Amino acid sequence: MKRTWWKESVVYQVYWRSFLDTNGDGYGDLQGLIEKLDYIKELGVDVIWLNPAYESPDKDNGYDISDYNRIMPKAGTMEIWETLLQEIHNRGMKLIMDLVVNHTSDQHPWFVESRSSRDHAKRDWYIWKDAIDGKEPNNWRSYFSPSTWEWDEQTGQYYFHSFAVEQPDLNWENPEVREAIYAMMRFWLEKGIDGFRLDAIALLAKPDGYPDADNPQDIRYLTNNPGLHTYLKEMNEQVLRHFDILTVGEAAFVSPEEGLKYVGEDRDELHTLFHFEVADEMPSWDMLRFKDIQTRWYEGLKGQGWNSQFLNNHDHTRQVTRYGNDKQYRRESAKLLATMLHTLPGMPYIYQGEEIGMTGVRFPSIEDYDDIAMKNRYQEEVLRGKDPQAVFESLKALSRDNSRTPMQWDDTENAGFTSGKSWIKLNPNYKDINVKQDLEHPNSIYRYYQRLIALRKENDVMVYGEYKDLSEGDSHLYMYTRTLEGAIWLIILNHADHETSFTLPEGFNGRKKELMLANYPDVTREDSGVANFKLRPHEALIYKF
Ligand code: TEU
Ligand code: CA
Repeated sequence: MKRTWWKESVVYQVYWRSFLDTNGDGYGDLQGLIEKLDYIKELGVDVIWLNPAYESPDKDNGYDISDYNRIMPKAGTMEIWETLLQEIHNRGMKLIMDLVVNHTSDQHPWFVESRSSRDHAKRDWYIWKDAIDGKEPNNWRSYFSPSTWEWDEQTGQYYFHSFAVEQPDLNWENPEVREAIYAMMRFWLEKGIDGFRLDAIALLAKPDGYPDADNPQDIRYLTNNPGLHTYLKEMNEQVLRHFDILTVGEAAFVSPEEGLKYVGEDRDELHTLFHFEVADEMPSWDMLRFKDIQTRWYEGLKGQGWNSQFLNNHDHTRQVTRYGNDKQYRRESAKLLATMLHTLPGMPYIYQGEEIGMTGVRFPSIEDYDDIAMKNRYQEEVLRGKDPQAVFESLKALSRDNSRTPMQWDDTENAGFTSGKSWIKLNPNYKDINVKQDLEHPNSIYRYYQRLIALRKENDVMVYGEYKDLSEGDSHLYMYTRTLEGAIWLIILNHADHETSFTLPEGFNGRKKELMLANYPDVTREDSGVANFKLRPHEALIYKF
């Protein structure tokens, strides 16, 4: 496939409000990110993905934008943002901005005008419908509340929202809306940014005729509707193709066949996407399922489109907690997951704190949580008569706040994140898990990420190599090759709390091999010609043949 800078990139996601607070108000800020750019650069990162920092009432932590052209005061000012971009570029890195175009805040002037009267010129910028028999227009459920419809007393109609009540969906059928969005996108691109992470992009087109769903709880019906790709093609033509950028679409509930429509190189829509067959749909580690997902996506996009690899982000609990073992084998497990993500086909993403093996949290009270998805669900279940404590317990493990606790920089108060009162509690384990400690130890998780990323920079096979799973059917061992122009790499992972023995695959026996990376520091296995190995718990090895 054609080589491009973005295919070769490693992306680091910054959830700025939890990164570093420089003015003591308890929120991380853009100045804090500026101060830590060297830290990110030293990891070997190429691209920074910045979570939304636009003006917002912050009901959904910036995903409810009330002014696309301004920076939210908590984050900083446009001037600081300009400095941030400059400083990122000075270090040879790039910046992609998280952008929400499916919906706005209900405080956005567009919506304030739209809801002001039925015949306002902007009425049709959002989706308004009459009640049917005095009730909602249909039975759809939204991501964050029991219905996608909210009654507006003043004008006597319902408006549509895929997420929270405070996040009304824009009406993409209206060309004026699309024009306004494209103009706003150009505003940022002309400032020199290097691309977008497009939030909830699979939701732009709504189902024709808004029919009742057979099973309203399964909200897949909100995604991948006809017309979506016409919008993406237009967005590409009007805006994206005129800039040398990276675009990654957030697309829940897509199969590889559908995914290819977003990222197919001959289709001129987006470059790559996040599918959620793992993060949304695989609750805990399931090796057989994971291998199947990898193979299907590899085959589905092969030679035609580019994938993205991640196991966590600001919406999903920490990968070492959810998909690894954050207790007995935290270091080994964090390194194994990293080895896997960085050697599978597609661009790897690192979510802040992952590089030191940060873990999920279990706070004692619902009051300790902030996540609107979790809090709305809690309220809904409790109102329905369920036992509050039981509901709370059931929501903890997957709360989005698991990954939103502040970065753990050191073992001083508040982990060096803030001198004030943090907007969300810290994970109490910061005395044991923090950046300072990882920087001091040659075998830390951070140092391992550095080596892994450096390896990628020196070896195209990690980026462009063909993928083949040689361990189909094995529920602990994952062994696959990446092959490019005569270079053969064999990746061997024991995703288990116990030892596993394995045999080198047919044809690899007795051949000269070189160890490229191992997550147990004592490994020095040179070519011994032996076909049988024992792998320790969560052991990861990369060999070159
Ligand atoms: O998430 C959209 C999304 O599709 C969710 O299903 C996500 O997978 C889910 O929250 C997991 O629990 C995006 C943002 O990433 C999220 O932070 C926002 O709240 C949401 O859009 C609305 O803008
Ligand atoms: Ca601050």
